[in-house]
Amino acid sequence: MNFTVKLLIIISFAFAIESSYAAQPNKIKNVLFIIADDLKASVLACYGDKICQTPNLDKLASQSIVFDRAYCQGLSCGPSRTSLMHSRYLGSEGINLPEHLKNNGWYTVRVGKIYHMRVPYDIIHGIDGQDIPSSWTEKFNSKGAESHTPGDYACLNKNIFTKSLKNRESSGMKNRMFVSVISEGDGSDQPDVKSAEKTIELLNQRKNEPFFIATGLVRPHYPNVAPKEFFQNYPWEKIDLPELRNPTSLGIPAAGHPRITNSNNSIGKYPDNQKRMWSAYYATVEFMDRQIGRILDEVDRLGLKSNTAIIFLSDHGYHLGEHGFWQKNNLHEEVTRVPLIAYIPGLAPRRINEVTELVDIYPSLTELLGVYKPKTVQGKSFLPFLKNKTEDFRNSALSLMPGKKGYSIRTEDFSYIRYQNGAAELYNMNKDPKQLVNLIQNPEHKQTISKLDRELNTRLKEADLVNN
Ligand SMILES: [Ca+2]
Repeated sequence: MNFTVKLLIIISFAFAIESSYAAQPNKIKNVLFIIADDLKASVLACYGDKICQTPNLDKLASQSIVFDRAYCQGLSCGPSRTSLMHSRYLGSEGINLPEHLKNNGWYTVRVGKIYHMRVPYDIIHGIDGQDIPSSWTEKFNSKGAESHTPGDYACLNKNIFTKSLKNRESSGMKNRMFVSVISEGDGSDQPDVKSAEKTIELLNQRKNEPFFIATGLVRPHYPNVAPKEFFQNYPWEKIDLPELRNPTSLGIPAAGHPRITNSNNSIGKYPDNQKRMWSAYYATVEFMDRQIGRILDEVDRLGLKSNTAIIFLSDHGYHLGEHGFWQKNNLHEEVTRVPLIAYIPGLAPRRINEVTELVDIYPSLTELLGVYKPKTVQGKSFLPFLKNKTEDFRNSALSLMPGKKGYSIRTEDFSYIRYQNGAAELYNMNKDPKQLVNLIQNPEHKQTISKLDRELNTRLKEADLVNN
């Protein structure tokens, strides 16, 4: 072989490498995917909260792309996780992200809750829940006693406080979402601590091969269990409750009320216990953050920061008495807005104001890793946008109530919600971020409403959803 031929081979080989890695700053080969459960964006300091202490997520945020307006599509664990893992607005058509990566040579592993698991039932029994086993090379469950953890137990809507292990509200019981436990232990018995330890072990074992490590932490999902040191930072007496006004007087139609409210549940009778709910939620957020810190320290220690993308998100947010509402399955901002933090080696940290959807994670990661995007993927990669190309990103985020009972569209300025029965809500999110004034009847907003209504119809059509 003469020199020219050799050179041509080398050059064409170099071009092939270049094109297959074109989308990969620093040749990123690994993904550490961490998902929290029922974590609303607004309680994190990196999203503006002044009370909750999340130093590890704040540090990650300072090194990452932080999406200020990221929204979930499903409004509870099952639908949201199915949606984001398949990049489908509804349902599970096509191949999910980890299985797709596995088929393309990645080691994929689940630690804890990635697809739907019932918390606390599946955690107490250490079982898979509604896992999709074909997604993974390996999978690990992190068992925990949940409500049955020794310590100061409270069932806050029943105003019960006891150390007794008898008669605790647990799996399938109707007051389980109001349970907190100030654990007597050091936390090592808790599922998220076990998940962090397993993740650290896997990082060490798999550091030299392309990996997709998915770690699902179950806090701050109820029961809010954490060691005492985490509760000490949030004395309930000092908690200010959200502005409480009757949802009907705020103009929120009945279709927009969640299953549990201050008016239909005894939690409404105990304002001090509502404060304790906040205290317990904050404590478990900080406890969860501590586990993330342990995992991220190991990523640093192993020198994986140069070739590993780190994605942190939550499946959906949570109501803690805002509008008198509790829990999830609701189209208001506290539920639809989620944290989304993407550490991408080679991309400078910045904050993104444009709207993003959780379905966008899948195509962004396939692009980042240089793997083809399956045809069934409905989300849009945010990578071209992050690289400052002039391409459009998103004008709106779509969220879906179960059973097609309602949809919402979130733009940079407005939240528009439309229910199956014709009721609707409109909020100016820049002037009224807490959604206290429903503008739907305001004649000044007639044009905005018809524009958003058209946008919603377009989005539903694009997402192959029947327009109700
Ligand atoms: Ca959840």
